[in-house]
Amino acid sequence: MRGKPPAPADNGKARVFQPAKANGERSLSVGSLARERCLEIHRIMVRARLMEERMIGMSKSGEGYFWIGGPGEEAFNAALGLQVKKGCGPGYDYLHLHYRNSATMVALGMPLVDGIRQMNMKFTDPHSAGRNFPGHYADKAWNVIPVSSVIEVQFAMAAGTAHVQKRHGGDGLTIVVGGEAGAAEGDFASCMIWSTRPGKELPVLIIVMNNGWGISTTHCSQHAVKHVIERGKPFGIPGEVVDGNDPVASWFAIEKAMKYCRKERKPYMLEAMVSRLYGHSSSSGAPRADEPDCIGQFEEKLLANGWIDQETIDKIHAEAEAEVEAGVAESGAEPAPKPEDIERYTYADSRVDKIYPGDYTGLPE
Ligand SMILES: Cc1ncc(C[n+]2csc(CCOP(=O)(O)OP(=O)(O)O)c2C)c(N)n1
Repeated sequence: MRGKPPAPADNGKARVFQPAKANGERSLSVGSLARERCLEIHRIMVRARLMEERMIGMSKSGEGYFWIGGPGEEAFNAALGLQVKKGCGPGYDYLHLHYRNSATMVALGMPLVDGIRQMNMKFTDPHSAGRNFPGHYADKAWNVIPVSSVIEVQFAMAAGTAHVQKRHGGDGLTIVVGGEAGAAEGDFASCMIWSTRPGKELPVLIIVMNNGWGISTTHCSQHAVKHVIERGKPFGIPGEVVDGNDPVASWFAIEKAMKYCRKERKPYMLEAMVSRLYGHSSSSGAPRADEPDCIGQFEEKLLANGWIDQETIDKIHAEAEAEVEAGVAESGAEPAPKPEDIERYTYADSRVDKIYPGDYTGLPE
């Protein structure tokens, strides 16, 4: 049976992969996740990684310019995207993401070619019509609020969508994601203040992706606390630190956090300890860092558990690579934005095509 992993010996229920960590962070031993789900997460992680690695190549080859993105955050981000209540409007989850969330978007269903289009600065890029940096996603149909290059502002905006959701009713929640350096600024405090007003608490899942670095600034030089979730304690915000390189531990931590926010309509904080595998961005050369790689680690565990074989892993990587290359070829042949499009999408009703009549045939409305 070429490419087919051996049948699980335990009806798809995960076995214990490794012992719990001494420091109390969640690890794979805390629960079990079905084999099919693990394989789904693995495929998403690989597809997102290969897209990003090709984008780094594009930043060096001249097919694109600036790169910033999410290699090292795929485990947590894939587990997050698969658990989002996806849809449009306050009955569904709102996502205030940061620029390292590509695996979340891939888990939601974003085709890889769309990430590549943004890197390639093509007008067909559905997130910014070729005008924004890569990883700066925006999708109205999935409640993905435009990603900001200005760090931390998403924490202040999150209170707004959560407020609407609280008034609307239902179980939709607001998910806000940022780095630990962004969490050392004022909008993070605003988020905690606004989401914990007595009687007006807000259903916000506050996620801090802690890779230890804010460009070249260390975590310990910015935070007086060991873990950012400790800052939530005076506000009464429950929280958990999770090994964000571990997709299974991340899955259960996210599941628990979401359940709390959906039911209690109050905030919860998650801090995911992750790697930053290619440095800050192309501006720092995007060299490969010597940090734990969530994909390699997960593959070792899947192999050890007999849930996949090496041949299948190689096939998944090859398929993802082919998908990425097809995306690069497709987007490479597509049109760039025109100067006269500059105001398009800037305002809700900028009517740029009336101001600058042109041929927009085949381009997004
Ligand atoms: C308000 C603001 N200040 C400074 C910057 C410059 N800047 C861009 S990314 C970054 C570091 C962010 O670190 P962190 O929040 O930990 O996220 P990471 O990039 O490590 O994922 C900084 C300081 C910015 N974009 N916005």
